[in-house]
Amino acid sequence: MKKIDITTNINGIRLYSCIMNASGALCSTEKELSNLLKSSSGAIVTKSCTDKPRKGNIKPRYFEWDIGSINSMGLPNLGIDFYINFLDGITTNKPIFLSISGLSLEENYLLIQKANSSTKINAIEINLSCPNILKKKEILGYEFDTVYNFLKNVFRLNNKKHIGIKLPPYFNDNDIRNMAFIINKFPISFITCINSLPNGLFINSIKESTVIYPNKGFGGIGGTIIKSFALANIFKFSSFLRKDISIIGCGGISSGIDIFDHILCGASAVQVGTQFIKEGISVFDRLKNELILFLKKKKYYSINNFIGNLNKN
Ligand code: RRO
Repeated sequence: MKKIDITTNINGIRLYSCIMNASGALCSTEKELSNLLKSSSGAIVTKSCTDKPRKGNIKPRYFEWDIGSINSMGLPNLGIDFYINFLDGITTNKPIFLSISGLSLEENYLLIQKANSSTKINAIEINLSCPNILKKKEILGYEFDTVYNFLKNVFRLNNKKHIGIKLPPYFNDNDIRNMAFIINKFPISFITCINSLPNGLFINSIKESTVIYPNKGFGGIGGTIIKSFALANIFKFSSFLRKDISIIGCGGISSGIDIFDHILCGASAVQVGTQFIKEGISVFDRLKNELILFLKKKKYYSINNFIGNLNKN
């Protein structure tokens, strides 16, 4: 019996498994990151960080139900110096993705420069899509001109790391074409799509109230219910992006078949958020086993056999 190969390659970064955590899911503290190090995940992504530590929004700020989750965490994190110190002190063969989410463009340049000085970080995932700290501002990924000017400045820096961007979901063809047109102008290594769907609301019918407290109960939606939007974004971006730019799929993964579907639409690797929070660290073993079992049934021996091969009817 041939061994099934679920290793992958994100623009030259080798992962022993195509399954990793999503930024934000149990990856903020030393304990959580140490657990991820010991797990079977193919890479580690850190919680999006700012220059200074942040406590985030008031609790309750996360809630999950059978098919989804809602959050308004408000970017709680221990500050970039903690993440760099922690990462520079570990020994691992897993690639490390540092997620950054500065509160201003200037803060992002500073965070990128700090990340460049680390010895262990392989890639920087710039979060252009946090839905929860806006205060009348638009999500950065929806401001096309700002993204273009931002990326121009980012690639003027002396970057030593792979640079990727995490995008919000887009809901029409033109937005994806326009964003892909911008991305294609830069030496970006990967995009991660999608972040949570902004401005969702989940309510408790018995208590007649919202389930989270910040932002009047509104927050980013994740989990099974967003899978179709993730697949649509991955599939469309893969047709418009330069072929050397890898796509990391994120959104609605809770089974091996969900992973298969993301890859079929064009993802080279996937991130697991809501289901990881629900199930804990063993999710990576379960998903890996389910993916391998499904690939056996399909007679695929490597994910390279079917990346982006969705039939267009
Ligand atoms: O911390 C958050 O509120 C948060 C972030 Br930075 C993000 O990128 N996506 C999300 O759903 N929540």
